[in-house]
Amino acid sequence: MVSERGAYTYQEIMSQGKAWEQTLSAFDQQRAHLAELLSQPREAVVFTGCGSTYYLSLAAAALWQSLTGRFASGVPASELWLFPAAVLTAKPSLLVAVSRSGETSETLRALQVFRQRSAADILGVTVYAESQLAQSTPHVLVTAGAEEHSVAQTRSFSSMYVLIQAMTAVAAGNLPVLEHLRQLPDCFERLVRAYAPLAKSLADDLNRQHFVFLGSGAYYGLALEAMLKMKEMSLSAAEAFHFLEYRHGPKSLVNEHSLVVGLISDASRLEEIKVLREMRSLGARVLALDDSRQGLEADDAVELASGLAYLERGALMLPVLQLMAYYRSMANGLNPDMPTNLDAVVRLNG
Ligand code: F1P
Repeated sequence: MVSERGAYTYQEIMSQGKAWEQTLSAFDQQRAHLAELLSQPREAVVFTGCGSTYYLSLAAAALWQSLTGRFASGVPASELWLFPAAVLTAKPSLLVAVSRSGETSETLRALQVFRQRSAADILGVTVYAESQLAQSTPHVLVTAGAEEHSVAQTRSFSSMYVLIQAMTAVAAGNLPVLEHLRQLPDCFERLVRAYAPLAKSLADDLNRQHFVFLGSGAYYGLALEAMLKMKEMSLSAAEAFHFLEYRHGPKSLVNEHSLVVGLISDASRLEEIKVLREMRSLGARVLALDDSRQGLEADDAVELASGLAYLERGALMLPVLQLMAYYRSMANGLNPDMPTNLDAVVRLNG
């Protein structure tokens, strides 16, 4: 059956709340098998993936280190495969391999290299329980309701992120965080109802052709993912940086064709608002996403209104930005279900 242009992507974006709810229920079922794995203190945890799931690994490492107080890093699977000495500490204590498909060659090869160098535990995080990743790792966490037809990850990414948030809360012994995550599905429904029109109006403003996504701490990986959606779906010029890093050169590209999107955190909110103020003075249109619009200086604001903490509400940063990428793709006459040059899974020969 040939679907209408963009139909899969739209349905996958708009069903994220349901996928998060199903994933958190699935986590409750899977948690018992991981109790022993997650209860051990870990000195150095490595998260790895490719493309979207590398960006997810960056977000996951910042989350893990912030909640557990122990070192964590996020690395591209290709770097772990080809430059293990550069990315693995002497004694890694856990490798978390993240892959929607569970079939990406670089991720599977990174696992092989890791096994050759360390006897440490390995945990797979994936959407597909029958995948090579799921079948080859001793421990695995699988999302529910996050399967996708589209190439660009949307509900799969955010569901794996919520799953890792839940796992990290348990590893940190912080069960209130796990309970707070159960509010995310309702927050999602309210958010897309309120802000889908804004996402479309920003996408339809074809005067804006240069997209910049800024995020710091646990939101940097999410800013990279938002950038990749805009690039994959709409073939637009899109960049992502740590918030204050943007001043150190890359801002030279800002002009009246720029849309700068700020994923505002709690700790550095005032400094982040100053960056957005400066970008507006350079001609950019500014969109800010935060739990409260209070004090924001932006042309447009997305108020998450979750009441959740910075480390709990990260998934809510994505849906409006995914919709903006979808609507820009449609405005460009493209099919977001089938991004140019891309395959859903990168399989290497030889
Ligand atoms: C990783 C990935 C995606 C990208 C594209 C190609 O896939 O690079 O991040 O968007 O779909 O594959 P996976 O290992 O997460 O399945």
